[in-house]
Amino acid sequence: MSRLIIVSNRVAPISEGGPAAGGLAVGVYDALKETGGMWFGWSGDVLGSGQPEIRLEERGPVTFATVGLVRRDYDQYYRGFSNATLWPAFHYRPDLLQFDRHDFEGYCRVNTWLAQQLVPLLRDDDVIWVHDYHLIPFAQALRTAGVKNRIGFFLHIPFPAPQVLLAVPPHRALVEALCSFDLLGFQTKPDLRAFCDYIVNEASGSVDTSAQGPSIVHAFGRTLRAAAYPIGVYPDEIAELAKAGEHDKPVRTIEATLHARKLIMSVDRLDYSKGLVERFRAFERLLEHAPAYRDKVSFLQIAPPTRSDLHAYQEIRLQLEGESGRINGRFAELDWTPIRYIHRQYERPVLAALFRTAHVGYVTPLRDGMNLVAKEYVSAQDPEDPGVLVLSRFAGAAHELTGALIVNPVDVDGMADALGTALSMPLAERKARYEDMIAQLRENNVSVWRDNFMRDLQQVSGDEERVANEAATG
Ligand code: ADQ
Repeated sequence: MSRLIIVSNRVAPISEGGPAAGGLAVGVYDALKETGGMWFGWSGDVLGSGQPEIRLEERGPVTFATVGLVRRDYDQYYRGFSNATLWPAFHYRPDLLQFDRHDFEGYCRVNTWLAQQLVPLLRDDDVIWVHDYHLIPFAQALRTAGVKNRIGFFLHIPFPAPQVLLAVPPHRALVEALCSFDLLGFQTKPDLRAFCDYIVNEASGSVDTSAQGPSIVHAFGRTLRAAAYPIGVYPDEIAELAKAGEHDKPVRTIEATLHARKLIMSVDRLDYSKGLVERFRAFERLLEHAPAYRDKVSFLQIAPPTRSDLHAYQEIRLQLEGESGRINGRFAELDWTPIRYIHRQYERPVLAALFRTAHVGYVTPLRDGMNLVAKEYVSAQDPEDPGVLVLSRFAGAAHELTGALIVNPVDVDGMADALGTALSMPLAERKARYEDMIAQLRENNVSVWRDNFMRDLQQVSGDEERVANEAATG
């Protein structure tokens, strides 16, 4: 079996069975342990001076290979082009997009440099799987360095419609770079369609969807495959964690302070793509229009700040602090705080147990590649008394979790109505919706996601087109 090489911007800090590891990290790590291999990427360190050196750490059959970044590279590659240009554009926020040509040069330079660090560690039959928007030019850089291995790419965030992507000045260079991979994976079919739309209408390429399996894309003198692989979770493990934590302190604390009130719960990274302001206002609208819920329900929002060195993230933080203060000021009583807004990170078992306590999972991003929180919330429910998921139609998860109450995340009144429906839903309907969703989560768990992608990437090997591609790239 070929060795697997995972490349991602950050290498997940895995401690076996550890509480901090998310579904993705665990799912990918399982594959690495099976085939043996390496996880390569940025260590998270930013160096003030000196030349970063690669650090190798063996854990059983898996090698972790990490490198630091110098300050200028961090600013241009990570903070600049990845998070101030690509992130907003790919989340349909061209109004927040900042573009600096030097940042794009830095982004390409760091991709080339990272690829050069990896090349000496590669063997001929390694299969390489690259993750996410930070590393779009990575295969192109490897090809330039003479690497002929199979290379796949999975995009964790949405792929925008061409009219939005065109707002990113080097859009063509980015799509051309994507075509250096052998297999492209997207979260949903609409993401795949947006990519194919660009290929056909902006890059004079073609897409063949006639065969079973991935679409065949011809563009920029190359042939590659592309398909949707919705990422999953391990629902049964989450359910076990949730059940095990049912009587632990965090759950007892929240239950004691709720005094039998119902709980609406959200967990997100603090990001403008998550629709937090509209979500707060919809909760306010519920209290305004349905006074019977006042003092009968609390909303817990857990949102640890991320990317705090970017202006747009400082803005959203300030705005939310203002909104939660205003809404609490308007409705709070001596013994009831309507919104509990918490900035800290929690361990996975604690989150799972809290999800199980919550009557409503309130997940309303403006755009989201998938949104694992929606899947984790459903997984954590008690099958005999499940809560209700209120879910944005613009989360990738909405394509699978059709048993949720699907909402438009800018429609404050519509979301307030959905919260009311969720809070008063009879047990039989809650159970039917839960059973529909948990069956889907079991059928497409994170192993299935990974195995489907790996199967299609392995199959690329014998293709005639691939041989032609190699000849074309010399
Ligand atoms: P994210 O934007 O980070 O991921 P999401 O899918 O919700 O969004 O994953 C967040 C993960 O972090 C979840 O596992 C969640 O439990 C955990 N988490 C969030 N807040 C936490 C807290 N306070 N404490 C502890 N854990 C917390 C990107 C894309 C998504 C896509 C994923 C995976 O933006 O659309 O679903 O990758 O592909």
